[in-house]
Amino acid sequence: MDLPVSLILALRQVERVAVLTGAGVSQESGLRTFRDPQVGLWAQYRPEELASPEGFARNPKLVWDWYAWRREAVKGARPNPGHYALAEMERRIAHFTLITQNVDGLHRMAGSQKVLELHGNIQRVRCSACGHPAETWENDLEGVPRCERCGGLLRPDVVWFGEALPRAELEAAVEAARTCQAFFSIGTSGIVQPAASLPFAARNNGAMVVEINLEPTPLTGKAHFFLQGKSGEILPALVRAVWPAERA
Ligand code: BV8
Ligand code: ZN
Repeated sequence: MDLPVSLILALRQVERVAVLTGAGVSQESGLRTFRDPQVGLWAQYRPEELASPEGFARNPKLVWDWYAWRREAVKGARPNPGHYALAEMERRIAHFTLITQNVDGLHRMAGSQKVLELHGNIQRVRCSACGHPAETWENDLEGVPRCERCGGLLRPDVVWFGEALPRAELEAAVEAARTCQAFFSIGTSGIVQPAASLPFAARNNGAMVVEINLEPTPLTGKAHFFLQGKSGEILPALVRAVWPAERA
């Protein structure tokens, strides 16, 4: 795709960049996004019903199984060129903060160092009662494993709807949005708060806002650049254009 020259030139000058990613960045790694029609058993449930304390209290086995199924899918997934391009951008830009809503851990696997996981990480499991982290677990009779320390039900270490985001990560993300010169919103429908407010905070601080997404979102009208398409294709092309391989 032909990238705007003004964007390419601007990115060679900036020193402080923040990026917010969503499920769309992992779509080309084979992981379903939230707005894809979920497969099979999950078709009849809205993610908000499964990713909430109420949903877990109502049917712990259903919720535990949904996350076990997603954990297996994540185990089989590998970063795609979009993840690697973001890791390359971090190496090229003096102050680079990657804020992700994704719980799949693929950014770190691709080599990104400074990653703020606003919504936790599906590979981590903890006790829903005492918070004790669990490395391994046995499925007990009704199929939801229990904490070795207090017997409470184990749960994925992710942030559910209605739950507070981790304070340190959220504060660092807000700080990055407030101080960056350029903010990228990539592969997210921009619906879930408070993550969805970050690009607007950046816009208010005078940052250049770039959206990379398959479809328009509530942010598109406010973005300085909207690059419509697949992040796994656009990001590598952008990195190549901004930092052409050093002449041999
Ligand atoms: C909180 C972890 C308070 C779990 C997730 C009414 C109005 C406003 C807000 C609210 C409201 N009612 C409730 C709220 C608050 C609520 C909220 O925002 N609800 C929404 C539904 C309106 N937020 C919360 O509850 C948050 N907590 O507010 O707490 C509080 C404060 C103090 C003390 C106590 C409580 C917690 C929200 C976190 C929820 N957890 N994930 C899990 O993964 O199971 S959310 C989950 O869905 C993701 O993490 C992500 O954040 C979110 C949306 O997903 P996206 O990443 O955007 O993915 P999506 O599928 O939507 O879009 C993908 C996009 O990519 C699409 O646009 C697509 O076109 C594009 N795409 C696809 N393929 C590609 C692509 N783009 C490029 N390339 C491709 N290849
Ligand atoms: Zn416990």
